[in-house]
Amino acid sequence: MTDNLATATDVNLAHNYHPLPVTISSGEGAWVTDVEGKRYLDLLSAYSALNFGHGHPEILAAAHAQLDRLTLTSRAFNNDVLGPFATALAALCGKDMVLPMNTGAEAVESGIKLARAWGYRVKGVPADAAQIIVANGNFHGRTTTIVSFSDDDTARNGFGPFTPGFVNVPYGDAGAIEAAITPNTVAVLIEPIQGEAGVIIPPAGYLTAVREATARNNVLFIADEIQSGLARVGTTFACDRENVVPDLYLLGKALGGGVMPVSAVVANSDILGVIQPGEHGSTFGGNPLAAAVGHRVVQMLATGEFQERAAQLGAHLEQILQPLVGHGVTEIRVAGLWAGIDIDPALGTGRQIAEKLMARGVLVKDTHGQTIRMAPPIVVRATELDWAVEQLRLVLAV
Ligand code: IF1
Repeated sequence: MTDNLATATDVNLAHNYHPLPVTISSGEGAWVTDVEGKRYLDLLSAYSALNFGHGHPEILAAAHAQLDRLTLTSRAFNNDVLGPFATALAALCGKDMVLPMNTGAEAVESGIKLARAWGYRVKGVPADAAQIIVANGNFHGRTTTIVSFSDDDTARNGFGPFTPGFVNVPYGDAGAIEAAITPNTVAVLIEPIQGEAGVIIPPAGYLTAVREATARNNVLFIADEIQSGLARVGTTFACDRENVVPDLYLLGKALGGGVMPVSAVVANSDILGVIQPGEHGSTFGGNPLAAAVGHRVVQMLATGEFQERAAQLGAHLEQILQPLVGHGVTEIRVAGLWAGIDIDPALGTGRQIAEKLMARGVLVKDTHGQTIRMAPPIVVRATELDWAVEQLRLVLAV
């Protein structure tokens, strides 16, 4: 019987993670089961890729049906599921064009290439002079271009030389963005709420101010909604919290229903139409299986039920977390069903608390030392959140 530490099969795995000592073998809804049959409430949801929970029947049904029909054609040929997926996703976003990719980082890289191409071909920025404004504390993925504009040494150090053309400004300060805009600025790329940084919610009005500043200066507003989007924060997109519509949505994670990587850049054709045949693509981007799964996800989001559920459960989560502030927790930040919880250093690190919660059957992820994040599948029950927060209270009380 394999144990919960690194299993015998892990000896050939690169050490690019430091996972909790648990080996999961199955999952259903908000719960997973390890190789010893112990159950855990999953409060990470694979960083919001499992918004609909493990094994959602509608998503599995769509995947199974497509698996038995057609899984991959490449984009050298058309397939009969990509078009309907693109139409549905564009409608969900209120846009008219979709560029399908696979991982979130690919969507971010595609957004960067698109903004640059738009800058040169539409805005008239001189060749190779495009600038993109990004925020301190950002996390947009792990490719060399993306880590080029990271201010997290762990993500960046040792991977140079770096891609030029990015300007970092403080997060949450729209004035800093406007001050950084030059005639060569083609885009502002931000997370509407910063995930890896610890669920950092910007001041009210920030997104509106960014939208106004970018519109005023003929600069594209690119919203990375890969983690914050698709019902996580109680709305379809985090930008909806301020009724702000970016020029580009970058989507991923939950778009794949927790089944497979599905990502996309969604924008209007006056922007996305800049890309010509042969200029960008991917072997698996827009594959039939991904399109079938993504289409079902979009249909599930179109009803608004998951957004409403996340909003209601999130309000409950905030209400039951609040009493912990001052009792082992120094601060909480909650947006929809997404919480950043800062642990009092006197009681331990985020990792140490995560390990103690794991022993009590609750899985969370620590980030940046003192913070733990809670992002339950939206199918979680309020009573399960009560139980999980009680486990945290007990861990902090000892
Ligand atoms: C890991 C972090 C979260 C993202 C945003 C793009 C991407 C991500 C806002 C890239 C991915 C993942 C990466 C994953 C852990 C997780 C993560 F801790 F790394 F930073 F969520 F906060 N934009 N985030 O959050 O998407 O290429 O991964 O599909 O690297 O361990 P991806």
